[in-house]
Amino acid sequence: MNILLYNPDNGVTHNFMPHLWMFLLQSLTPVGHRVFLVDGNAQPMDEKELVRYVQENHIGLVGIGAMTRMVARAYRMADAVRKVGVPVVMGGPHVTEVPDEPLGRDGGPRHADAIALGEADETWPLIVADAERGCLREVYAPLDAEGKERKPSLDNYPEIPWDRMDLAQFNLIKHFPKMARRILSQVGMTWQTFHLIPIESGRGCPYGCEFCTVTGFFGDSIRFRSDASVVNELLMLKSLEKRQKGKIAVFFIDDNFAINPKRTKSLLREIIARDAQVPWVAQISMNLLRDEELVSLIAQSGGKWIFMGLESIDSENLKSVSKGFNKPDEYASVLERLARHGLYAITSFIFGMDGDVPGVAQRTLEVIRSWPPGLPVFGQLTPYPATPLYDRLASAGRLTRPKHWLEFKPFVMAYTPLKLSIEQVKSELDQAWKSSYDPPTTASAIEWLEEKSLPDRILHLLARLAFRGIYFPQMKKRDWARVLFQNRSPILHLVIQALQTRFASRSKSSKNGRQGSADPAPPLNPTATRLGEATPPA
Ligand code: B12
Ligand code: SF4
Repeated sequence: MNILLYNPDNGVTHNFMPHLWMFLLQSLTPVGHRVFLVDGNAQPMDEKELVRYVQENHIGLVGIGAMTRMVARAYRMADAVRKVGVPVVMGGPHVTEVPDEPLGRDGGPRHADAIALGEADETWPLIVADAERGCLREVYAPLDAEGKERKPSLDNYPEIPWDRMDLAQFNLIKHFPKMARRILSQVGMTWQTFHLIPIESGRGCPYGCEFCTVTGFFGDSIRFRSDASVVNELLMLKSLEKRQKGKIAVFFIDDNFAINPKRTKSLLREIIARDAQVPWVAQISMNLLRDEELVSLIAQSGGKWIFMGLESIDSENLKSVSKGFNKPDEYASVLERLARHGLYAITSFIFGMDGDVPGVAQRTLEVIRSWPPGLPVFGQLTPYPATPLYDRLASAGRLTRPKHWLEFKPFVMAYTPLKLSIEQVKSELDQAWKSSYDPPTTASAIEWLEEKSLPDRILHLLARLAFRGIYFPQMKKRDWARVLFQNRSPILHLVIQALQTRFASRSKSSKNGRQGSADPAPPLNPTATRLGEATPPA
């Protein structure tokens, strides 16, 4: 049977990383079936195009996965596919949280023939077998012999054959502006490809923050893959990188990569011992980063960026969402520790908590400015279904849009916080994003990093320019051209330094080759390129 796994596009960014669930289910598909993958962020399709794809490839089963945010789009695509008689199975966090919705048991329309609840590692082969026999059940749940929910062990986690998969659609170099590619090649980063690959080393987080679906979904039973299997995957990626003459970075998508510090250290030591370092990013809660040894191992094993859910600079706010283990007084010291080891932070903040008052953006920005430069991201507190937050707000009658996902509006709250209006939260978010990614802030971040290596600074600049795209529409070439123009000051600064490096290394090699024949090119003065501040955004 031909099977299509489809992930709808998020409408915000291009593909920056493959969705792991598709590749994992593909690896877990019993032999004898052909699996097609379509990620809407890489291959945008409307309903008609998807249906045409399904028909042309004689697809017998379509599997759709989606987060809450994209589920309305996922339903529209599922409806179109079912209309032409091809069965649809849906899975992932959202349908697990509101199973009646996709099955039309809540009074709304039906969108799926079957749903897979929770982790589908063990149920997927059954679904495929039933679909082939034409007898799909409505609900597949991972249950043990006594009918209790069973969390799959990760002992036999499959090897995902990244080296045999077609990753062309996830090549990020394609999206780099030409100028960025030229600068990168000037400093020896002559990559043909650049991929960010998701790796899962473990599942589960027991912390139970009120707004988070993870503790409910993966359970508080934490499970890990063996160190050896993770390291083998890294080594496979390293050899793929060599073959492609490209660069691969890894996103450890575990919810809390250091949830068991002893195990994390053991994995990091194994990475170092087997020379399996690739640049990596991971999510780690700030309370676990007080550990100097852990941070040092992170740096030695290739760690570059750490995503931290700091959420708020106000302890009372944090307590109100069961995240009191975050200590705002310690944020600065944790971030400075990371910076000392050459690590940078993606710091995530949530506005609209009940303790927030007007001016929350300004206060948060002032604190952020006192830290080493990082990539702050801002969002509103969102009640995802089946979270304790959703239940608390629903029972207090505070949800203004109880099914906010069916009428998705970016950066708009689904309930009214106690001390701010919904519009005020939106304008606080607007201020935070504008101020964090305006050209002078970007220029001063690059200046702060003057002591770091040129490739590090170039990547930091590219990351900043890309991250602003989470808030500011930046999908078109025209948008990018404007951003590059606005940020021309740090860009030119880095270009000149890259040229200097190139001239210096060329003249060194020509001196070595033809003793004393050529004078080195006169050094360019990088400060001479500071052509005044960039103009404010148009
Ligand atoms: C990686 C990740 C991202 C990436 C996504 C890009 C990418 N290419 O992966 C990034 C960093 C961009 C991201 C962003 C966001 N994310 Co996110 N993210 C994750 C994370 C950490 C890992 C996802 C993953 O790969 N898991 C491993 C795979 C194997 O698990 P899985 O996807 O759940 O799949 C299993 C099952 O669900 C099931 N399954 C899944 N799909 C399907 C489909 C079929 C047909 C079947 C049969 C089974 C099935 O089978 C799989 C194997 O068991 C999860 C948390 C987590 N641990 O899952 C949060 C998570 C998915 N994210 C979440 C959220 C809220 C967001 C944001 C909205 C946050 C924000 N405020 O901005 C944004 C949305 C961005 C956007 N515009 O799309 C929530 C989603 C909650 C929900 N109900 O939707 C999660 C669960 C985390 C949380 N804190 O609650 N995220
Ligand atoms: S620490 Fe992170 S993953 Fe764990 S429950 Fe809290 S928000 Fe979710």
